[in-house]
Amino acid sequence: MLIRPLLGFGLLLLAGVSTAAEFSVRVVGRDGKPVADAVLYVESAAAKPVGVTAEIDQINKEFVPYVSVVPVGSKIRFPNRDNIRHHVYSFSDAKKFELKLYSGVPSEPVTFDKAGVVALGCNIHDWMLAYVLVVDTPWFARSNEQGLATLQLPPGPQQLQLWHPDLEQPLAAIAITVTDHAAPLTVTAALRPRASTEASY
Ligand SMILES: [Cu+2]
Repeated sequence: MLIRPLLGFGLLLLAGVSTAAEFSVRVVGRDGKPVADAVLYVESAAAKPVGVTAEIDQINKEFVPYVSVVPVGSKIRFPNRDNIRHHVYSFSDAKKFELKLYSGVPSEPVTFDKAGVVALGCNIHDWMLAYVLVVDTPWFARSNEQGLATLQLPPGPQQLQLWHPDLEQPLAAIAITVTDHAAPLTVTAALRPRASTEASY
């Protein structure tokens, strides 16, 4: 019976040895301006996703946030913060679902158990659009309004992937070397102009 806590302690020590390092990325468009909502991630056989619980709100007839990234096995709630009803759906292969006309918070979250891109829409408000990237790794980050994203990665060579819903074309993985003192990496992501999301009715 004594072996169990000892094993646990040993694993903790091991985890301490292979310390993750911070790796920062700055995503810019072709015009050099910061690109928000880019997802940066690294997949590896050693990287086991651990599901989280997240939320995507509906506020003023828009999804917030526009882009979410979650590991495989995550659950997402879709609270409706408006005082009208929404009807949230996805036809994407990675997750097909429908939350029929509702107000408030649906009682059950939606589970995302397959890696891939999930595009969300609302049956009532055609312009409502959002994306969930489901990744098969715990190593990911999303760029903020300054185009900055910071990942916690194991030191050494890795393949960095970048995804954004408005990319003109998919980007090849970028070979990086993670060290304790790597300078931020600047990546250019050419985006298509985004369609107007004007709420006209
Ligand atoms: Cu709606």
